[in-house]
Amino acid sequence: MSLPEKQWAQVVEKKGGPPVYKEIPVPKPAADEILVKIRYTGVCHTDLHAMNGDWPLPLKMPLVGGHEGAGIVVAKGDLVKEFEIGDQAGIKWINGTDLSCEFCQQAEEPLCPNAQLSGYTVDGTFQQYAIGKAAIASKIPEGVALDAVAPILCAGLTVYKGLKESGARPGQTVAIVGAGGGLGSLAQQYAKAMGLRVVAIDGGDEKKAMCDSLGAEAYIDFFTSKDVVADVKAATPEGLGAHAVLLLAVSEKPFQQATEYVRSRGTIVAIGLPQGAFLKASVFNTVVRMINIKGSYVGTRQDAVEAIDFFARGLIKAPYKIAPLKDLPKIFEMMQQGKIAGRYVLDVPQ
Ligand code: 8ID
Ligand code: ZN
Repeated sequence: MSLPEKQWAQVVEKKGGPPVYKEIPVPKPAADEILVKIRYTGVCHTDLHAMNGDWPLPLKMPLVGGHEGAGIVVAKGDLVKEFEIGDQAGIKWINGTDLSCEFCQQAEEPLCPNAQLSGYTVDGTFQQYAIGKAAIASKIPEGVALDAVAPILCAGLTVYKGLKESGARPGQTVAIVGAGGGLGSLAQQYAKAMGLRVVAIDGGDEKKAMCDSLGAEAYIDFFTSKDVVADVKAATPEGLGAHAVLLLAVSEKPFQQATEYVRSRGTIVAIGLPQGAFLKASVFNTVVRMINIKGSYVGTRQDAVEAIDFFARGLIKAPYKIAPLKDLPKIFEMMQQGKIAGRYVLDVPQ
């Protein structure tokens, strides 16, 4: 197959953006890499953090963002055995790792100190052709729709992992903070598929309608609630609080509130990454109520296999909207204002 020399991409040329839609060269895969012709790519709030340089991590510049890329393998290096040309493949946030450090040896590759991050330290999927290490890229089974599966590659994977990390068991209640966003909408679906009950927390009527349709048992509106803590507790069995809390919001306050409505013996999982934020908890309450507070970061290759499998079996149906790749700046603006219910998926020109 002959590949073009040039392609369309959204390129962030300076910290703070905006992304510029322009032509750039098509990259060539190294011996252990695949080149994926991207069909659809989701827009994660992480891409906005990346453009703004919010985090204490060195950032590639100029940068092609994006890390929920689903497409077709069109070229591969000589060492690649995992994929054939024509296979459906997904490029995730973790683009490649050294596969030899202690964490990789223990199948905890997101913790690899030499990990390459799609759309942060290497160019990501807001372009027609993107590169991934074959050992880390995800297989997407034949017949799985590439638009709907794109958000599973980061949002779905991350919340599935977070729910597993919470230790919540079927029948127990999980409070999802930021339930109306990209991660939150998928978290509700994975929670339901795993037999959990959902209390959704977010703001506004559009997100309420979405959470109701996804099967949340209660919706607490943080714009209008006079006492979020009391309202969350009231929505849980016997008013004793949520067995688990998934913190997905891009705001510090809920990270400081969650210990007040988590159930005794419950687990708080921090996943959202608000800039410069800190967790704060009463030591007394943490001790005498035996509260567990932990972080969760994307997921391993095997977590991705499982998250995609839930999706492929038809258990995960979260709403998403499709927009052309050239509309990325508009989507970032809406995201900044908290105006997106669910996820946006970009349609990449073919
Ligand atoms: O591996 C990880 N830990 C990981 C993976 C992927 C994404 C972490 N993230 C991070 C992103 O970088 C981002 O910081 O998770 C966060 C959420 O990503 P997202 O779901 O893609 O963002 P979104 O679609 O904008 O949704 C955020 C929601 O939070 C709500 C907003 O209304 C929005 O619906 N929210 C906010 I901001 N403040 C809230 C509050 N006080 C709140 N919801 C409830 N209470
Ligand atoms: Zn992401």
